[in-house]
Amino acid sequence: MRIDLISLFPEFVAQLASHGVVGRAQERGLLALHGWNPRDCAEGSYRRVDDRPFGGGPGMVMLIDPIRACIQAARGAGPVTTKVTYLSPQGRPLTQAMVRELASRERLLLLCGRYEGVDERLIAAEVDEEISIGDYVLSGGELAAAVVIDAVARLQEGVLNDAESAAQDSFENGLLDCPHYTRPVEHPLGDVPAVLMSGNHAEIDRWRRQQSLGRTWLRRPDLIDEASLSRTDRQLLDAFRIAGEEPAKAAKP
Ligand code: 9D3
Repeated sequence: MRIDLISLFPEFVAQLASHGVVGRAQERGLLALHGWNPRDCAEGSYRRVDDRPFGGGPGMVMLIDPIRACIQAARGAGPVTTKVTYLSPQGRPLTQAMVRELASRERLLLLCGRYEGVDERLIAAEVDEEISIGDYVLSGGELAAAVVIDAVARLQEGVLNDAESAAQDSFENGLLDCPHYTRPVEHPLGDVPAVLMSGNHAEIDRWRRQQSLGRTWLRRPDLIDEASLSRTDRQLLDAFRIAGEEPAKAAKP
């Protein structure tokens, strides 16, 4: 996959994408990231990329032409056509289903705004879709782009090893993950649940499924409503509710 990124801070995103799974995807040639800076496409000795908003008010608005020049340059630099994706607070909230669809494309062109955003005429003429990463305020689209890049990179064929396999992920099956433990078995903070030491893999799978169901029910009841639970799942969850067992606390969404 080729990702073109238009940003006033393309090195910032490139830096974030140079470590871990995404870095490995690039090293293996499964992902190529190309940055484009509107400042480099801006005219004049000042190389302006923003100006004051018509109608007044605080903040600045990104100019049409430097971004448009970047879009044309990026389009021309890649092998196939591409949609233009604008990371913006007004976008559709990102989900794993959207990530899967984005990951299936040959190319992405991600546009990051700074200040109050980009001139609406640029959005109307050039942007195909707008994506938000959630209902909180960032200072710009760069971290959102890094989130999209991370999420799509790990779905590229050959990026994850068996241990990291995406199939088992929370959100791929619509439930939260079960708790995990490692050595030592006994610790002042508590002991590892006995079932995990039993060697009985059917029992362990059942327990993990039950923990997944139980924590999803406790922490994300919205996901339980969406999930289509089997009869066995229902029984496991009922038993969890009756036991009143609550795993370690996490912040409620
Ligand atoms: C203080 C600025 N706000 C005026 C009421 C509006 C505003 C403009 C630009 C708020 C945030 C931003 C910058 N954010 C993004 O570019 C962004 C974003 C986000 O803030 N939250 C979630 N997803 C995204 S994707 C891009």
